[in-house]
Amino acid sequence: MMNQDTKVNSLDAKLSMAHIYVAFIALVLGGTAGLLQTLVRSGQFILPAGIGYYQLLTVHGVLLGLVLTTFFIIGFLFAGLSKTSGTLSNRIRFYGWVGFWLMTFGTALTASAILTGKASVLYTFYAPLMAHPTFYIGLALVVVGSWVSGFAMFIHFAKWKKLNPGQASPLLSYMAIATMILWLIATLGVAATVLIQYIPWSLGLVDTIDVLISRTLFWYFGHPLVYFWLLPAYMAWYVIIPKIIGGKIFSDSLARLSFVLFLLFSIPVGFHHQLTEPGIAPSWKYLQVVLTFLVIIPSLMTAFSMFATFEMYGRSKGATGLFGWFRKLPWGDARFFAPFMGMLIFIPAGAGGIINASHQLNQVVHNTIWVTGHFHLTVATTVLLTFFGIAYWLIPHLTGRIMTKAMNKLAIVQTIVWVIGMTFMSSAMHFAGLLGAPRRSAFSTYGDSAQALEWIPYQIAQAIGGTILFIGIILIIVIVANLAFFAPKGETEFPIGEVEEAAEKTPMILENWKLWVGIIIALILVAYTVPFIEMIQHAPPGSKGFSN
Ligand code: HAS
Ligand code: CU
Repeated sequence: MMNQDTKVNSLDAKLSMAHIYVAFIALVLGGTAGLLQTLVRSGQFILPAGIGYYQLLTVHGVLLGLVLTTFFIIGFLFAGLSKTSGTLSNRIRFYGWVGFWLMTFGTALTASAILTGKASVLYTFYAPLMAHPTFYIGLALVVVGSWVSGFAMFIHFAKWKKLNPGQASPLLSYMAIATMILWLIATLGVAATVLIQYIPWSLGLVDTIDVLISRTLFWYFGHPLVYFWLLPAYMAWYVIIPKIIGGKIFSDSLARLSFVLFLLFSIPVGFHHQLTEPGIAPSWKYLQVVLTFLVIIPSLMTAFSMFATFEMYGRSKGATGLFGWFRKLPWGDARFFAPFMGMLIFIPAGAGGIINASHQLNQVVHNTIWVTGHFHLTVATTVLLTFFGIAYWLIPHLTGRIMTKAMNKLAIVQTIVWVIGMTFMSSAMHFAGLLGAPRRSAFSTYGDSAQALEWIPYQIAQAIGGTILFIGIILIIVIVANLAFFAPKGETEFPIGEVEEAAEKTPMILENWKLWVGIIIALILVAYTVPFIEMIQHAPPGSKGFSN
């Protein structure tokens, strides 16, 4: 079984670190683009050297939303699997490298299309905006690379199962596999639209594209994408944080059940991104809204579980009163503090999501910068601060170094800077959105209309927040570079929590992947089959492409 003290094998560590380097390079470049965007939108700044606003916005979304996340997650999952279900075999590690290079090459191809100004189509690349074919081919390679890595992980996990028949798998490995299953099923949608629709169309092999179908396939992927970002953060919350604070995992079964629920309900909900889209019957939108509300449940379970872990730990340290435990938490430890601030921000962030999902309310916020505010709280704060919290122990563990007290202090400052910057930027986005300020658009006073002039103070607040966040990016890069290259040599723990002793034994049905995948497929068919048939039957003439 798992040995608490084993280090991740050094060859596995290299594979994992390669992913993490790319992730942080993407963070610097994407973050710089973000700073410039907020400056443009304040109305006080004009981009130099012929750089386009939408070109910049594409760099930002693709590098941060797609590259940073996917690379960091795959690097983290490989390390987690190697730690909890044994060193990777040479063959698995080889597949891991094949996946890494495919993804890296794909990223370079996509980036070259964007940087040469031939793909200013944003990270959602909505048709009929048309990019250069290399943009789509690069993205397809990123997806294929991630599949190779995903299958490598499945084979590694299957080997563990074979060697340990009838045993519940290590929790962290279980969660890694659930996350990759989610990713695999979700990416089928984006692979389909890119391979069948976008690539032939951008190559000029066909003249037109069916916009509604392309968007529907995109959001079939685009929603579970956000849970692909969230689940690794939840892995850290459930498994790593209890160990860091010196407490216990509240319940192994509850943690696994929440991951199963994410698998079931996170895919058949893409319509909540298309609630204002014509061509989909309201009854099908309604069904997917109901399913969206079901996928809120595992997050509420997670919130409950985290509170329970914190409270149990605090009381074991003699805390009394309703909130006495709060003071016992290790506030000075950045490995705890950064993810904790992520959790705290997830309370308003999740509430915003529930507003978005509420069919009628969506009409107020859709396509406004409110939505941008929503996802800067969820992915750019909750998820990212948790990833930073992971980096604070994972990088030194993998590079054989330790985090010094000074770096820990800097990481606490980094967290505070990030939360302040994001509070400014994201609150301003939410408010401006309620006043109708559009998302995905450069600065304009719309002919000095009274309404557009109302947005300007909020846009200046966004630029102030963006500037503070950029300081946060500089700080995290200093910390990461230190942990990777300059920190003193030494042993750093890979923290893995243990389950509270009184907890029930894990029911083996939670390991029954065939059952869960079967139910997912059934749910997807229920949610999508009829709408797809209707889209095809009632398809309007296809659209020609627009490019700049
Ligand atoms: Fe979302 C749009 C609905 C969660 C990301 N979302 C987006 C987009 C992104 C995104 C990127 O229904 C824009 C896509 C685009 O470019 O167009 N979202 C939801 C709902 C949830 C949700 C219902 N979103 C996320 C997460 C994301 C993310 C997570 C990234 C990681 N979202 C929508 C909808 C839209 C949308 C619509 C489309 C809008 C439109 O019109 O375009 C839910 O999953 C949220 C559930 C979460 C909770 C919070 C639980 C709280 C926890 C913390 C506990 C705290 C503790 C610490 C323990 C209910 C777990 C506290 C301790 C103390 C002491 C206080
Ligand atoms: Cu969604």
